[in-house]
Amino acid sequence: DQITMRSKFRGAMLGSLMGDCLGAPYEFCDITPGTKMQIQKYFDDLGDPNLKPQPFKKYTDDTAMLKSMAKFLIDKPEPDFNFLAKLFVKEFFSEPRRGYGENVVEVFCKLRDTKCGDAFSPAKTQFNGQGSYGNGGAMRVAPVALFYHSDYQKMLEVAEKATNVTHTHLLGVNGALLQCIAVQQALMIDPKNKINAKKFCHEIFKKIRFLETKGGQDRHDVESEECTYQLKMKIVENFLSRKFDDEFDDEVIICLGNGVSAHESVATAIFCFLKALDDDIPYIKTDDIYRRTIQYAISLGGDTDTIACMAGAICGAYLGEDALNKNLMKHCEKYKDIIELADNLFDAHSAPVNEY
Ligand code: F2R
Ligand code: MG
Ligand code: MG
Ligand code: MG
Repeated sequence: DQITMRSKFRGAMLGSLMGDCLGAPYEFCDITPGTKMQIQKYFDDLGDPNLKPQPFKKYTDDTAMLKSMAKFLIDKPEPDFNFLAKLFVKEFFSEPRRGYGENVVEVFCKLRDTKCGDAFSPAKTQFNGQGSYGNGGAMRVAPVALFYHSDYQKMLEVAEKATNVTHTHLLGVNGALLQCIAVQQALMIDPKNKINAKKFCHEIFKKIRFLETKGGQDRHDVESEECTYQLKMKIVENFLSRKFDDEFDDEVIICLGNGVSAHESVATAIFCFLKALDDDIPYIKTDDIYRRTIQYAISLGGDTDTIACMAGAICGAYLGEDALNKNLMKHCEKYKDIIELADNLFDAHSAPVNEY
């Protein structure tokens, strides 16, 4: 259904923006039980229809790069990664103070100095040739999941290469693929149907295991980086069958993480979405599934803008635009531009290319 899909594109893009904007004020703040109550009040206050959206909650690097990802897909019929590199560079040098990762800036400088002639070279030299495993690939990948949702292999191929412009470490790349898979899977579910969280989680587990083992047999060296995300998804599944108690959040943070590394944040974002489908987080009081998702992500602390952005993209892709709270939305910088971008992405994806 065309209308539903258009709404889901908007939902994923806005869901991502709102997680970023609303999560940014709490990035790496100390979180105590008191802070969790403050965050509840922060959302209650922002949800008041009479509160003027001044000043806006500003978006950060997460959304700046997401915008470039969408333009990259919209403007050319086939992916052109040098063009993507140019968009990143242009965006970064026009607004460098958006809270970018500490090391990714080196990539932008090298890309600019080489006029983006080889999109893939600068990133390979990061961290003495290891490449970055920051969550910067994952935080911006949602447009790829939307655009290629009906061509799974192409989606993975484009997601990997688009990540490689800044991130080449296996964990950075597989983290972006994990997020991409989660968004695509959420997009394909009718929001009228309630999600079976464990089943959803297990589907992702099977897909990421297939990628990590390159379609081969189960590996036994499960400690290796090549098995990181299948292990994380098993942990997510286990947490989903536990009741919430006083230790719950601390254990989630220890086992799944809340950091700037992809392996300490992407599975956490997926977990936030799935956990928030049920209303059993005692300090979160709202009937709104989307709000519950990002409020929970923010309440876990650490890299709040990015984890809320990723969880928000997944949740928005599932629920669509209409389920997102308009009062919260209007506080987010440039939300109208994001709606337009989502529509352009939708129109470009459904435009008949090379059909005749
Ligand atoms: N940068 C921020 N927020 C400020 C960070 C706060 C600070 N850490 C604190 O504790 O207060 N937010 C934005 O950055 C994240 C996305 O980063 P991205 O794009 O992946 O950048 P980068 O620089 O490539 O990686 C980020 C950090 O990850 C660590 N790292 C990555 N690869 C590594 C490797 N191979 N070896 C060692 N460390 C590695 C480094 O610390 C990088 O600086 C998002 O949160 C976004 O919102
Ligand atoms: Mg950010
Ligand atoms: Mg509750
Ligand atoms: Mg962040």
